[in-house]
Amino acid sequence: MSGIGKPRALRLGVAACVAVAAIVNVDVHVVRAGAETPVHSGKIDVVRRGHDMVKVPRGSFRIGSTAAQLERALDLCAREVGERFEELACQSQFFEDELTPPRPITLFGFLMDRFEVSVGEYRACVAAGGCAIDPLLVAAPEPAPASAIRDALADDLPMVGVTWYEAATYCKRAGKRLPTEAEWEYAARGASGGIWPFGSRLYPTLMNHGQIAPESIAATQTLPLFAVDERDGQRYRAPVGSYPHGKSPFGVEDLAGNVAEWVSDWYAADGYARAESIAPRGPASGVFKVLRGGSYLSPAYRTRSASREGLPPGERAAWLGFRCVRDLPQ
Ligand SMILES: [Ca+2]
Ligand SMILES: [Ca+2]
Repeated sequence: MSGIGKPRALRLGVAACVAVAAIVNVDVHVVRAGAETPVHSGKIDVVRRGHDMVKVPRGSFRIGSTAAQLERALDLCAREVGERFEELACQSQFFEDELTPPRPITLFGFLMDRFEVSVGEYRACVAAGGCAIDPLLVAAPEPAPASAIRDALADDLPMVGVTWYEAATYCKRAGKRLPTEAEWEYAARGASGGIWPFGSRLYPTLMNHGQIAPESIAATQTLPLFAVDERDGQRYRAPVGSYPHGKSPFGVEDLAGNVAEWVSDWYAADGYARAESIAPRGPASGVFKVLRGGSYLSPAYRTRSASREGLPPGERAAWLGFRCVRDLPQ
């Protein structure tokens, strides 16, 4: 049993089941905020904003990571994972599915939900008869003690525990669809291709992330495990829109962390090599659907906007949600 290692689809699933770890003081050795840029104080600004969408205009960008960005990702992985697990967890082959294809990708303009779909929004779809009630019944438990579960279905938290099919149905009922993998990444990085939505320098308090579990917990494991990290102000899910200063160049929020997000594509490790250069939609079939952005259980190197993960589309997880997009008239 491991928290990290191919297939990536296993990583987060395992992490979720072991992430009952208490808050611990593990130094993740990340780059700290510099004085020249405004830094989120760590205080969480909870604002309930409703259903708005953000325009992502037509444009071109380089999806994925360059060789230099992969090296940087490996370095960050090594710093966060630590000496004990670096050799096992931070192998370049685990990151090579991010390698940038030779040509830029062009996308048509679209609107994207500013926030992850919330519990309240999903509940309204169920009440209207458009969505399955199952996620509201089975999704509640966080990997958390009972005292933390009470508010698991609060309206302003991101909806979790949805299968890919249920997420796709919600979007369809809302007159929308799940974003493609390329759309999600473009919305997160913009044309300039930052490592995180807020740029290429890591500011750990601009997102709700996790960390590598402490040595004491991982001591009996052969690979590191993921745990929550409260130093960003949130132990588990944060209400959607709690990190406005971490928004993307287009103004989309919570694309790094909080809950990971289903996108429409099937996962293929070599998918970029075969991708169309205009509005790619991924492989025609597969075993795993792609998820993006990492969650409140993910160390920072897994919240990078180019990081790719996958799960079978029928899976549910307490750290996995979604958001929707709508095409703009061409
Ligand atoms: Ca956190
Ligand atoms: Ca997210």
